[in-house]
Amino acid sequence: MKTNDFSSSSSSSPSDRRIGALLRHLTAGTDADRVSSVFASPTSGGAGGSVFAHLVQAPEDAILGVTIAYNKDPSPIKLNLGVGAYRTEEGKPLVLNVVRKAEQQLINDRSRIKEYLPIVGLVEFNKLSAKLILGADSPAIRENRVTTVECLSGTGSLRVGGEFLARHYHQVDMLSLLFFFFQKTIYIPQPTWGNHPKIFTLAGLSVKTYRYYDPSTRGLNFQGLLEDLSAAPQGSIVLLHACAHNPTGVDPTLEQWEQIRKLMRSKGLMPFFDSAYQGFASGSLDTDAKPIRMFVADGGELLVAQSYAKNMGLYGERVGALSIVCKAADVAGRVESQLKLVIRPMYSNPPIHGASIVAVILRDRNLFNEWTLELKAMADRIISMRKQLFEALRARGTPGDWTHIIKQIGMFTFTGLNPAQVSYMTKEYHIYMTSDGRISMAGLSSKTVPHLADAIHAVVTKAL
Ligand code: PLA
Repeated sequence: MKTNDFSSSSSSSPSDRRIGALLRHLTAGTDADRVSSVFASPTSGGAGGSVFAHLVQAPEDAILGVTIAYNKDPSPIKLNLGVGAYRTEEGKPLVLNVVRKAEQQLINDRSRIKEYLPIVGLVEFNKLSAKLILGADSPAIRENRVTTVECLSGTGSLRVGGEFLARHYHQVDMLSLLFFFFQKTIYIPQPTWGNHPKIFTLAGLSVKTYRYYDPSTRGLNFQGLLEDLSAAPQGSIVLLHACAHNPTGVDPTLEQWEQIRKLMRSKGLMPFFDSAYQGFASGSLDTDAKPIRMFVADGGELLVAQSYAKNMGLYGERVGALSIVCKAADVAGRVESQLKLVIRPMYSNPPIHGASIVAVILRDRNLFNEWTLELKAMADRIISMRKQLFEALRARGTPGDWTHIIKQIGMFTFTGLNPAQVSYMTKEYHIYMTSDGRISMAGLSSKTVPHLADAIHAVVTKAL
């Protein structure tokens, strides 16, 4: 088989001819055919070795890989508490009624088309998303100081925001002025969602951590957090979980948020909020957005990545938004123009369907109200799972203090179980969870609580 014949064909394109000339130059005085076969063999058919043969098998993702292992387990009692995905009392995924209604509306509307969206996505969705997270009466929205772009769920919003910051954010301390081309630093909590460090490193930021969780109290290490943020260089970026911190389920109180805000503003630290669970922590969309609104109220700048995966159950539709609150409307306009330059070479423009569902629900008062009720029901079911698990452990006399199960909020309980205990529970009880001991409370039901409680009781009474 002859491939890569760039050498002489009169019908070849200018670029083929350039490559041909290069090849002739490289192979001058050698057997051109032999050399071209060396170039050709790896990608041609036949017995040649693969150019990818050196690759090692990559490990599965620490969270999504749990589902892969779960799917392979034939046991009828298996239980997946790995990924944060809501399940009903029957253990089934849930499509919200209000989402079904919105989809029906979209299907009935024959005027709808499938053209590309603009680079920034569905403009109505963007406006409504900013209102949802910042509040309908937000001064920043009123003053046109917010730019919002539709992105691929929370992950995509974080990634676009990260790349934007890597390109355009200037830390204002003297050191960074001197080393202008040095990477900007983002501080993420320790621990945090496992994808955060990867997203921001690949976006071009340097990633450091600040203390957040105290394993001895299973609560917030507030002192450590304040010390680390005080020691961060002026102007650093700080990633904050807006509510329902993942994986710990531990959030600062509003008083503590106020202290964090004051400290960050006094040091010119740039807040980047990750809001993946609005409405899931307390059951109220407004309550869960309070920390963000506190930072907006002081007139300063910030970024916020929103996800509709959990609160609207739109996981696979990949719907989210990145908002950047600026100090002035003209700045926000220029920020948006630069965001478009980040997005265009990444995926050109975002998908239309999920954002349309969200827009239908957010624009209609009745659908919106219906959504808040369904959201509250999901949050309440998770809270009731916390109580049931806590009671089940108490009833078994399981050693240890398990009050953190009812104190923590959001989708997850950070149990304190170690990797050996987790792997024992998976092996012996077919219960799947991440190795850091995080369990998705949303994956539990009244029927499966006793099984989980049995497993926890067994591992903590065994010396593992
Ligand atoms: N930010 C945080 C804090 C998250 O926990 C998640 C999802 C996201 C962003 C991204 O969500 P999205 O891109 O789907 O909108 N975390 C999940 C799923 C629920 C995952 O790991 O992808 C989790 O199980 O931790």
